[in-house]
Amino acid sequence: MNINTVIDAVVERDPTIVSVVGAGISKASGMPTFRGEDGLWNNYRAEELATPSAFSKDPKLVWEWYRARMRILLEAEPNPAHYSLTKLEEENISIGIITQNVDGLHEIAGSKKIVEIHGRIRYARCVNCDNIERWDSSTKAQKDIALPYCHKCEINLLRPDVVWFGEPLDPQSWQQATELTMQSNVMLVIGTSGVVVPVSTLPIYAKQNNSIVIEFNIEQTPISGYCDYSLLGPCEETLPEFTEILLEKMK
Ligand code: BV8
Repeated sequence: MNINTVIDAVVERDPTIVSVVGAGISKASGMPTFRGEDGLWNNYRAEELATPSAFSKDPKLVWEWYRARMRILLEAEPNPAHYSLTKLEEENISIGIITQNVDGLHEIAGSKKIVEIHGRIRYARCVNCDNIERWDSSTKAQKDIALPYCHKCEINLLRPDVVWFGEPLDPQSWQQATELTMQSNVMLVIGTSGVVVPVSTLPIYAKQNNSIVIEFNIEQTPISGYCDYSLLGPCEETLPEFTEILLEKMK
């Protein structure tokens, strides 16, 4: 697909862009994806880790998996793909990022309008009281112990502040995500395998809303069929190129 053809169609729309983002955007930042060749899930099945039953059965194993991810994340920086979305927001073309990623790299890249639809790994919440606390390097003690306990009630375990399989999404976040989808006329689907619902249904809503849907991935996915265009290649290259040409043409 010729990127200029795609961009001409977008410019014609006087675009209001929303992005639906997955682990592929953070690959170039050193974060392994979930289902790729070096995916996080390869050594385990998702049910062994990112579910409430896994946590109640073996909280130490689940926390070890999150600590392993945090050790990588603390070395990670946003990459040009993250910064491209920040640029689109600064130019008032992007109205929001709906991210399945829990790594917090969009915020570090300077984006403000972010819906962390699957939660955030840098925070932990008490399994019982309403306490939510930072869990990453700023509270070193918590980050390095096998079973972190709530600093408030001091009785119960902390758990990662994320959405596990079988858990409902935060209703407010889901409402924000669907509203952004309806308010936009262009959706960028970036670095996601499109297998996790309900997020993977958003491009369908976008199509029903007559939006232009553009996929940025290194391969075809189950979502490709709903996309008007697929820009194949590493998004840390294709998204900055798309953004630069789009902004040039919209001057
Ligand atoms: C819910 C936790 C209802 C945080 C995650 C059977 C059939 C269908 C659905 C289900 C089913 N059984 C259960 C379900 C529902 C389930 C689901 O969808 N399961 C799937 C696996 C079948 N969904 C849920 O449970 C959701 N909740 O439905 O609740 C409910 C209602 C009321 C009451 C109770 C319940 C909750 C889903 C959230 C799960 N939590 N993570 C964490 O620890 O991270 S999901 C996990 O997968 C991550 O959040 C991740 O972001 C997400 C999606 O993965 P991707 O981001 O797409 O990553 P992936 O590795 O898969 O793909 C990477 C892509 O990047 C690839 O396409 C690759 O080609 C591409 N790529 C790689 N490099 C690059 C690149 N692209 C561009 N450039 C590159 N350089």
